[in-house]
Formats: sequence, structure tokens, C-alpha cells
Amino acid sequence: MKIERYQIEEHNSKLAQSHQRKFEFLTQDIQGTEDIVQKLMKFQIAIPSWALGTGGTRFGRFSGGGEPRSLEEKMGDIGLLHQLNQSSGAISLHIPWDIPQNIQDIKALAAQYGLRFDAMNSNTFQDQPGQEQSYKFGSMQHVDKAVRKQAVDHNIEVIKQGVALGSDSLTVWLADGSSFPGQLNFRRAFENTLESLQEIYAALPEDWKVFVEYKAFEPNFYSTTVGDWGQSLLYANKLGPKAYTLVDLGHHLPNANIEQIVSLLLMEGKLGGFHFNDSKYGDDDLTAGSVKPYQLFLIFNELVAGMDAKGMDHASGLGWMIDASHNVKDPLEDLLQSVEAIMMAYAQALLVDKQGLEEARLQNDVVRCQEILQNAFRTDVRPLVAEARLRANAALNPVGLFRELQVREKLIGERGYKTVATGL
Ligand code: PSV
Ligand code: MN
Ligand code: MN
Repeated sequence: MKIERYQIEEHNSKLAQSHQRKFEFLTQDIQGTEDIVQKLMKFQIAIPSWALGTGGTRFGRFSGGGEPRSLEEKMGDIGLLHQLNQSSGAISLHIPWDIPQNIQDIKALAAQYGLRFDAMNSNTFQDQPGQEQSYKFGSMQHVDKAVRKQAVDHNIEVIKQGVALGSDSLTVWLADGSSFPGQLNFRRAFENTLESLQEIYAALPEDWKVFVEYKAFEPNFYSTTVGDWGQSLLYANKLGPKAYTLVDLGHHLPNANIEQIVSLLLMEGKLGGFHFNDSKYGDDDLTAGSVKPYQLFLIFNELVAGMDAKGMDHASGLGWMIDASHNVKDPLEDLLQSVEAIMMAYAQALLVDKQGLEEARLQNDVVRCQEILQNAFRTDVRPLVAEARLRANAALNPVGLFRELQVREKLIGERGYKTVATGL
């Protein structure tokens, strides 16, 4: 399945008039729209290879048809997304869910789709067939050195594969922890984990980064060994300048102030990567912006402010990725919606009157502070995001074109109805 350039152009010309009207209306009211459109065009969000099939819950999985059956087909799907929005130009692999066989062919395919290899993800939270040691009681925290060594070796192997593909970062998420009080010596678990991470850190190439992803709970329900941003930051600080904290929006206890966390991590120069999703309860992995779009905007407001304060480039300063997949939507439509929501939150954050906000803060004018933030949040920025797509030769309405072209039906035609994406 390939989308032809003329199909995008035809779609855009049908919507051009109405888009132009909305875009011009917005530019009359807002200063600096050109700069915002340019920034939106540069901003790319990596797609994880595991989001292309229907996710599941522990109660069941209802696969859709036409899901990718191989890494090549997953890249094909991301290629389609990227053609539709020109904002999904990177793929994040999870080893061994993805098995890159012929690296040169995989790289050539990526180049053909215009994709970059984002952070590599290791997996020491599941036992793989034929594996010698079990991760049932943790991996890097394990009381048995042989288990820890296996986990370290796996991560080093993932780095090697990443180097061959042209990636430049490793994300480590550990399921390590305990489910019952008394099960674990917290300090020993921390020290073992640190030692394992240090061995991995020592194997990082010069220009690589390692992201330490934290998560409050699940699959362990009493303690998690990298359980919050404080613990992640401890590891990152002890490891050194190539280690950073990774924030996944779904990995906090309810009502955590994620925007404040992001702000302080950026201040410390220790925010490395981001996993976008949304949730009402926990690590729900729902479409970004589907439940709490205001929170997403507040987070972006801190990201933009913090990155500007450090002179960081928004597009390349942090690793941006979606980490979501669920049961009931077409995964590709779901990802298009997530990217759109992220772009909107970013555009709204760019609209914030930063100088006015600082002045209002200095005067303790709380009402004005809220007005400034909500003025930006309540601006309909969709024409700005659409304009960025139009200029990048993407579709004005990606989900609309996905349906018009019957992409899913065609993928089912090619791959069959009963497919299960690998690795999920
Ligand atoms: C864990 O919940 C997580 O957020 C990590 O990023 C994993 O690598 C990913 O989900 C996939 O399970
Ligand atoms: Mn994640
Ligand atoms: Mn998660």
C-alpha cells in the first residue's frame, strides 16, 4: 500500500478554500504565526513499533485486520503515517519484539520511507524462549548476579544493533520491583540496579544517551525499583552526563503534577525523553490528548519555556515518542490522532504570552496568569497545524484521507484479516 502524491494533492485541493479561510482568520488575530508554522513543520514524533497493532488488556485482545507481521511491514505503516502528516519521521524499536535481520536492507527501507531510528528499547521484563535465567524476580535488581549479567548483556546487544541502524539512544524501562512488603531489600535492589546500569553505561558509544524510564507501579504493585522521577534522577546523576530521565505520561500516581516534574528536570539538564499517551487511571496508554488535553498543554508550556531557557532546539533537544496502543481503535488512526493532539498542544504552548506571564507572576496577578494560559489553550490552533502539514506536502485532514483512500481495507487485502502484529 502506497499513497501517491497526487492523492494527497487532490485531497488538499478539495479542502483548500475552507482551510485558507480559517488560517487567514487566525493570522489576523495572532502575532508570529509564521514562526509557529515553521516550528511545527520541524517537529517530529517517533512512533514505537509496538503501537501498530491493536494493543490489549490483560483480559483480552481483539486484533484488527491487516496488522503488520514483520519489522518491514511496521516500517511500511509508519511510512504511511509520515506521508499523511509529515510529522512521524522516526521509528523506535523494541528488542527482541523487533528482530532486525538484514540491517542494510532495513536501513535502506527506512531511508525510502524517510524514517530515522529513534531510541532503542531493551526488554528485560519478559522471559524469551531459550533464555537461561528468568526475570520473574527482576532483572537488573536481581539477587543473583547471573540474572543481572544476562540483563546487562542484552542491553549491550541492543546498543550494538542500534549503532548498526544509526540510532543514538537507549531507553531502559525495568519492571523490577516487588509485589509484597518485605519481599525486597530496597537498598540492595537500588545498588544492584545501579551497578547493572553502570555496566551498560560503560558500553555506550561517545555520542549516545541512555534514558532511564520510571514507572510508579505495574507489573509490581508494592514497590518499583525505578518508581518515580526522583529515583530515575538519582540513577541518571550517578551514571553521568550521558544518562537522562525519561518521562512517560502514564507512569505517575494519580494527579501527579507532571508539568512541574518536567520543568525541574529540564532545569537540571536531565530530561532526555518523553513518552506521550493519556490516561484516566494509570498507565492506560490511551490516545494522547484524549482525556486531559489541558494537562498536555500545561506540560508543553513547561517544555517550551524550559527548552527556551536552555537554548535547546525544540525539535531535536529531546526524544519525543508516542507510547500508546489500545484495544478499540484502528492503530493507525489512533496514532494520527495522537500526533495531531501533540502538535496542537505544542502550537498552543508557542502561543503563550511568555513575557506577559512573567510580569503577571512578578505582580502576583494570579487571575492574569490564568487568563494568559487559557487564552492560548482556548485558541483553535488546528489551522496552524494543518498549514504546517500543507506546506510539508502532507494531508490537510490525515484521518479523513486515511479513510477516503481505504488504507485499512487495502492493508487487509495485502496482509489478510487475521493478523497479529509481532511482539505484542
Ligand atoms: C512500560 O509501561 C512502557 O511504558 C515502556 O516504555 C515499555 O518499553 C513500553 O511501555 C512498552 O511496553
Ligand atoms: Mn513508556
Ligand atoms: Mn507504560
